[in-house]
Amino acid sequence: VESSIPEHMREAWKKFSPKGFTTKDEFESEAVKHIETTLARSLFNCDELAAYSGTALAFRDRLIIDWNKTQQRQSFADQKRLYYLSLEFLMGRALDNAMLNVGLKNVAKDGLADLGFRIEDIIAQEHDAALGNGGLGRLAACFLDSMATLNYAAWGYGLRYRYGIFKQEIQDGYQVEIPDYWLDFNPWEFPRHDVSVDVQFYGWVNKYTNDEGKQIVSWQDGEIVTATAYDVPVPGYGTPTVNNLRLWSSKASSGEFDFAKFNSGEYESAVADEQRAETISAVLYPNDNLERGKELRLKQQYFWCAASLHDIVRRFKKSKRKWSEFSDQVAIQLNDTHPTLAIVELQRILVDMEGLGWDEAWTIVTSTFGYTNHTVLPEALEKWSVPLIQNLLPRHLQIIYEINLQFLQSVEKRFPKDRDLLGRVSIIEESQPKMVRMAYLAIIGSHKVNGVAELHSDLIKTTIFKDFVKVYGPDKFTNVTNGITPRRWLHQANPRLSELIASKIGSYEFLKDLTLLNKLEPFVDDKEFKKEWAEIKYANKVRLAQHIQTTKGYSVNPKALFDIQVKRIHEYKRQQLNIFGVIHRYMAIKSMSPEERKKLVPRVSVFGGKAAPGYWMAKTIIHLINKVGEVVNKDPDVGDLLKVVFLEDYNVSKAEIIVPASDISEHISTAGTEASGTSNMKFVLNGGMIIGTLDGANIEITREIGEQNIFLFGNLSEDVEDLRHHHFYGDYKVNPELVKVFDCIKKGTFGDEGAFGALISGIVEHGDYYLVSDDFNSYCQTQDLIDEAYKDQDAWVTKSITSVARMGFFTSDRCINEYADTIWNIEPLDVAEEKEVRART
Ligand code: HBZ
Repeated sequence: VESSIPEHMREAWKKFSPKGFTTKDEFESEAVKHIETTLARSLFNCDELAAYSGTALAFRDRLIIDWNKTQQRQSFADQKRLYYLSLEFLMGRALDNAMLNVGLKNVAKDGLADLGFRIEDIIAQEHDAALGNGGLGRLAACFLDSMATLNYAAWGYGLRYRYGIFKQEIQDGYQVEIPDYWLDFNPWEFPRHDVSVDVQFYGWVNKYTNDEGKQIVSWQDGEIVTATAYDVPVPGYGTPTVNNLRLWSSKASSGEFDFAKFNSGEYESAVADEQRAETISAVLYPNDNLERGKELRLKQQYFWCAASLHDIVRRFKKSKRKWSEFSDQVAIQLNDTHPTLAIVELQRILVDMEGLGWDEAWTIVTSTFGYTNHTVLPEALEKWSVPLIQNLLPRHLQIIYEINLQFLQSVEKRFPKDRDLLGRVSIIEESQPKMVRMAYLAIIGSHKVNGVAELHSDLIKTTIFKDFVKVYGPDKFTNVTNGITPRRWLHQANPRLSELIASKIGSYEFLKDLTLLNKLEPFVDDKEFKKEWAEIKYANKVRLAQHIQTTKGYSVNPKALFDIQVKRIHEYKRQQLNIFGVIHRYMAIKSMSPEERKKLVPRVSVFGGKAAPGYWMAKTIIHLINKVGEVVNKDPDVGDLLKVVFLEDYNVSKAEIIVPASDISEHISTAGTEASGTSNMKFVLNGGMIIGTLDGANIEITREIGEQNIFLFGNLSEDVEDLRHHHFYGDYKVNPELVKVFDCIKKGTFGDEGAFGALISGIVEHGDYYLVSDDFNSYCQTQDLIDEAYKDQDAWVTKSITSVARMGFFTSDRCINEYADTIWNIEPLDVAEEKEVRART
């Protein structure tokens, strides 16, 4: 490459290239240098935010040295790379994670103490990187951590939203959304103004035959928006690998056309163009499991897919290989259907720009992509209207039609008598207007399709994608059960537990091989160990109680049973079932004598989670939870026996405080609706029990930890359809205990009874789609069992330890290795040599 330093001058370069700090003094020197020079502050003017900034910049320097080396190593090795395309990366905070991953947290702790700061206060200064909604976005972040830790050459590609998921406030019991502007100071990104891609929108398609008689297709005019790369280093744990997350930011193109506009006096309209361009990457859509077909969302999707694909192709072309080798060098994973246009874009690049034949190109495309489905909910399956795509991406629509035509012809050949089948599997839905079914396009354009837990992967094969199993056979569809990174969700969030585990099994190796946790089982009867285990849980509950005290202004008793449900608010996740159960409990307490009350197990019911701003029913559920809290928490009959807490603005950094503090957490979706769930894994890994339905990964968690260690209830997925049918056509009656709860609400016990009318009538009059009434008895009975079980603390701790010991399967490392072996066909890079060099210096 012509930009590299000539061989004979490299000595000087090597002599001065930075090595990165390793000692406390070196850390302090780096941090102070950054505070005084980069930030222009002094020791008379250094608050916690400045100390955070200096510390973050010092660690950033360290990461980027390893980042550079990793990228060189990976280019040199010239192996196949994986690209993970996700519209969401819910990264949370970076500093604590970086310190732990490079193994220098203690160095920083001592250094910061020297400089007059407590490390926890410094870590807490950081704004979460909240570029995601929930499970899907956090999964992408856990995957990046695992891919780096396992030394895979893997990049993430996403959008650099100016506004992440909104901040949630509760005012008068209602959710209020505040914009999350997070980029004021972000030391974790490197703008790459030299890495940009021009992305085209609108315009028209010109087809003609050139002088040599070749068909030429060109997409002309329209508008150009420039994508600029921002790179975020992703450090692996205990390894020199630092991978890259590349986020694209949109800017008006600086092409001649636009300069002309500025110069010719159209200043205002040129500025307006510029703002319109910047709007593309301005804001994360705050819906989870809902698609609303907005044009700006489609623009985001194409902008990001096009920029990423051109970047990937550019890198491939540098290798001077033949196109037929593309999928030996490149694997691309689609995180849900959001990046499906990448399939169409690669076909367009190969056919229109590189001149390959259609079939040759299509073979390359389909052997490159894999598609992960995250939901069976019909309202979440993406469809885009044909007229919308026609206008925004005219050439892509033609390609989609051509893909569909070829696919349908092949289906017709194999199933000549099945005309209905053609309509059912067509990418185009024959509605008014016609719609493009993105999941079908993703299936047809990929070589593998996977669900995210066993039940879910079975369900997609037997329901929404049934016809594609018929067409392709079952082998195209597979399961990769989700996982979580134990680095963030155990070591970082629960350092004391991590340390205790390490002391028992002899090292921190379990953080890299989570199956080693099984070495804990022999200690389940070790009295001293159990005591420490219980003390750590208690300390974590005290920490959460302090958080509740400072944020909500009231105290909860850390000796009470902490019952926690934190996740996005959604009817299918059934926070309403939980709060109805709480009301049921409240009514029971009210009707008891003081003696009876003495026998009860005190409970703190904690809720947290955001509702999509336009999801009115979810907002009503939040409102009810808050109103119940207002009444219950100040009722003198109740006292410590029941407290109801709604924690505002649930996010990754709050999860790190909440997850280690549960006795019980709730994963109670209607069976068959939650694809996997991942917080269920986090809670169990931190020694909490769970109450759950036979849904998503709860089923596999049960298989691993044992039925005696989980509280299961409710109807099975296979019975849900019949029950729903029965609600409409049978003699459907609402559960009488639930009716009493509704009467209590309707009496105005929790204020304005009208406010909750729709929540109740959805169940009583409109068919109870999520089976709240059907599962209510079983839910309440199981909660009673939990109270009983909690009274025997010794047995409880045994369950807790046993469960943790059996959670090895749920690491995202296992999950990434499965993707690598069965879908991506990639191998980790050997970093032994690098590790050795480092150990010597
Ligand atoms: O993906 C979640 C599933 O609900 C959960 O069961 C699973 O564990 C997790 C990881 O596989 N899905 C989401 O979080 N989905 C979204 O957040 C979403 C966001 C934007 C959309 C659609 C879905 O347009």
